[in-house]
Amino acid sequence: MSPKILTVKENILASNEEKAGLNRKLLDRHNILMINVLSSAGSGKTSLILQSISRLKARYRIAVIEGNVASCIDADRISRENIPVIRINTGGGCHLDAPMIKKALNALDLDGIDLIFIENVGNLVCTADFDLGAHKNAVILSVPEGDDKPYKYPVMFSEADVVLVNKTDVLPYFDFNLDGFPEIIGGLNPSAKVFPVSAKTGEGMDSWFSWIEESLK
Ligand SMILES: Nc1nc2c(ncn2[C@@H]2O[C@H](COP(=O)(O)OP(=O)(O)O)[C@@H](O)[C@H]2O)c(=O)[nH]1
Ligand SMILES: [Mg+2]
Repeated sequence: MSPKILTVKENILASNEEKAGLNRKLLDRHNILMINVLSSAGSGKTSLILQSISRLKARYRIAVIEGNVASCIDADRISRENIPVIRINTGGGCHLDAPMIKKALNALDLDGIDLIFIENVGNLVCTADFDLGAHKNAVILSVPEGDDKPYKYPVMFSEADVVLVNKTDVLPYFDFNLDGFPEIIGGLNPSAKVFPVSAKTGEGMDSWFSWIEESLK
């Protein structure tokens, strides 16, 4: 009904896109790979990032940008790994945007970093609209959430480079159809990789680590 609202949204997204492009150029100058980790709340973003740090930190210099609506719980968990962590509390905002990431990048010593993980705000809707300047989007869907979520949140899954099906250790208790899942993703986004993993037991995580190392090249 109101064309104004659409125009404002388009303007916001266009301005964000431009700043995201500048973030990516800045990272490229410093030879840094940045991965945006997205999912709804509780799917396992922090767990996956922690596992990735412990596997990769001996070989790569890693930093994390931690986005949350509130609290420092996740940032504190990551800080225990003795790597640089920048915390962004959105104060109610449901997503991160490119200017927030620029501020975080300004606070990091970019010459001393190879790989940055962004933990986005837990949300499968508006986080997908905001390019942050990351090179890759890793979307997590956990088994208890159900295998129909790509149909309900298609934008998120169509923007993904990788879809991680997390919590495979609890598959026996849910009717998540893991065998049929790659076909659902393939229908939306044929180039996305699908990795079934358990951040708890470590099952399947080697494919994810190899994909990160391949992307770092
Ligand atoms: N069973 C099981 N629980 C998991 C797994 N990964 C994460 N969790 C649990 O799920 C909850 C949310 O995980 P967290 O990493 O904080 O999710 P986030 O909100 O997306 O950052 C925590 O209680 C984790 O211990 C998994 O692979 N299997
Ligand atoms: Mg978290």
